[in-house]
Amino acid sequence: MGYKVVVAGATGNVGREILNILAERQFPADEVVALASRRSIGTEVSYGDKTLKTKDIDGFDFTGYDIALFAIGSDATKKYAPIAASQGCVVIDNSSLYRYDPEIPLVVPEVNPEAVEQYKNKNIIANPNCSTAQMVVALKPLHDRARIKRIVVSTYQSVSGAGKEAMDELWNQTKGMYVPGQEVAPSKFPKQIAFNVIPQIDVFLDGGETKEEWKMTAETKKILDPAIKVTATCVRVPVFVGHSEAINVEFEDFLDEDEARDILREAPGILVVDKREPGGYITPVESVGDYATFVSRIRQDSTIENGLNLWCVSDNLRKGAALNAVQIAETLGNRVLKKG
Ligand code: 11C
Repeated sequence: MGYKVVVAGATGNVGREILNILAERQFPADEVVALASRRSIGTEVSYGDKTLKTKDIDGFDFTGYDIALFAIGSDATKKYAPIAASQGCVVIDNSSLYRYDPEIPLVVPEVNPEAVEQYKNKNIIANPNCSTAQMVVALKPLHDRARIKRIVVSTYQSVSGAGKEAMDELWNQTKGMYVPGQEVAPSKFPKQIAFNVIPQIDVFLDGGETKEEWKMTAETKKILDPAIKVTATCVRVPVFVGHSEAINVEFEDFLDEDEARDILREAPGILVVDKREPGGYITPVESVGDYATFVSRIRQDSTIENGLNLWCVSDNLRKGAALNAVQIAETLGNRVLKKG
């Protein structure tokens, strides 16, 4: 007997990818139900070679369902996740609502799979922010070898992280640049995104960092190691899908760049693409549709005693969201629920 699965937010960027990935990875589901908000009820979404019609999340009875993958944003999650959890269904939530609750596990299966077992506290497991997920996958095997003291990261984040309307804004604004009278003013983004970069993702917090930057620090500490110091600058770039990160790491012990490359080649979820020649590295367009966290440009930082630089790229809708959520469901299944 397999699992009864709910996908909430099935018409969004991440919800659609969750359905694709459940089908691609042949998640052992006996039944998959697609839920959406009232205005999208009846919308057809693909699940492998099947088409599902979305049902109303409002009033849905989660009783008898094993796992609900939520991709509906924090406000709706606040309303519906406690209902699902109290009806005995384990919620795997993509929003940031529960990530920083000490009773709720925040899981990246390549890094802290054992944490899923804490799901019992509230019947909820949190999925991290996309920019954190790929970074901790890349850094976990290096931390195990040489203990990371400090991370300095600059991100180059695609517009799909901000949703479908943000993707439309980049598309329409780019086209509008060439057609007099059809210029598109910034709406989802605080400044022009076409042919530009914007050093702001999410709101500003006291102290000057943005919430996206704060999330990278708080989530890395919770998933990987609370002792690690993280400072981030998060930047939106005119790329549709695929987040990139330039990561500088300071370790307690010396780690040679060749050894780091060998360690990363063996690590789960990582593909190393690192030839020191033109094009011998990964770019975001090449990561689209892939499961991997790609690592390139691995090199010593000779300005500090034990430093490395690397370039990390991943499909933010997959490892950064939908894939990680499905991997959490698989981990929960294999370690705890044991159906299928
Ligand atoms: C972005 N990382 O690229 C954000 C989106 O906390 O799940 C993900 C927000 C989150 O805009």
